[in-house]
Amino acid sequence: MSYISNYRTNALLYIAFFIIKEFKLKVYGDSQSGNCYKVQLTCALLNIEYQWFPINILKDDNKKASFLNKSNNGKIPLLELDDGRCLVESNAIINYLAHGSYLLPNDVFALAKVQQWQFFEQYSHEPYIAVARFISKYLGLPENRRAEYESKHLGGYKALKVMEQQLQKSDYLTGDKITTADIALFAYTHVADEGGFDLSQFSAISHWLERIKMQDNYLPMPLL
Ligand SMILES: N[C@@H](CCC(=O)N[C@@H](CS)C(=O)NCC(=O)O)C(=O)O
Repeated sequence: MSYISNYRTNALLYIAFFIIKEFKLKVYGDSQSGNCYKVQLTCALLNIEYQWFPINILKDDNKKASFLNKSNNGKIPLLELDDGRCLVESNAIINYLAHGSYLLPNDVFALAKVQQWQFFEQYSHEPYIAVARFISKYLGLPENRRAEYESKHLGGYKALKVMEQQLQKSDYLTGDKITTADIALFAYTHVADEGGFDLSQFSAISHWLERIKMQDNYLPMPLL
């Protein structure tokens, strides 16, 4: 009898431990969104466990009070720590998760280089490539957004040329090691074809994409 109750106690403790461990980090997002996938890929490469909360922006999940209470900007991804503190902005999240790991340098200049590429991603890449992909993949390229979709190609190709030139000189964006700069730019570049971009003319980018896919623990973006 006491053997059974000890067994039960141990089993309950194990389950409680497992639940506490599982709930340490919460990520709210949509795994088809490149910004959210950056977080999933960083966690996969670094073996970080988290609980995933799907947010459907087409159904306005991000505009519900329960979500806006965590971040009043209403955007995904959102990381919630076990003490309730929240962090938004994909590149801030991946740098936070990668702190102290091989994905983020300590050296001040090397760290600034990572951030340089991440700011580039947010201002010169994502607003073109991610938006063209959103209009095409999420909205099904409606006629009333076709002109906007096409207008995104000039800026998107300009960003790809900037990346191509760097990747002709180094294996990764900041040098010979993968960093969160590569994760930030990989997310939407590897699915740029879904926004109508032809990557076949960018051989250095194509080799870099393959290099990232070969990383230990690489996690592909889930197919719809
Ligand atoms: N700069 C933000 C952009 C976040 C963002 O725009 N997320 C989109 C999904 S990829 C979103 O939440 N859209 C819903 C909306 O704007 O209402 C980041 O890098 O996290």
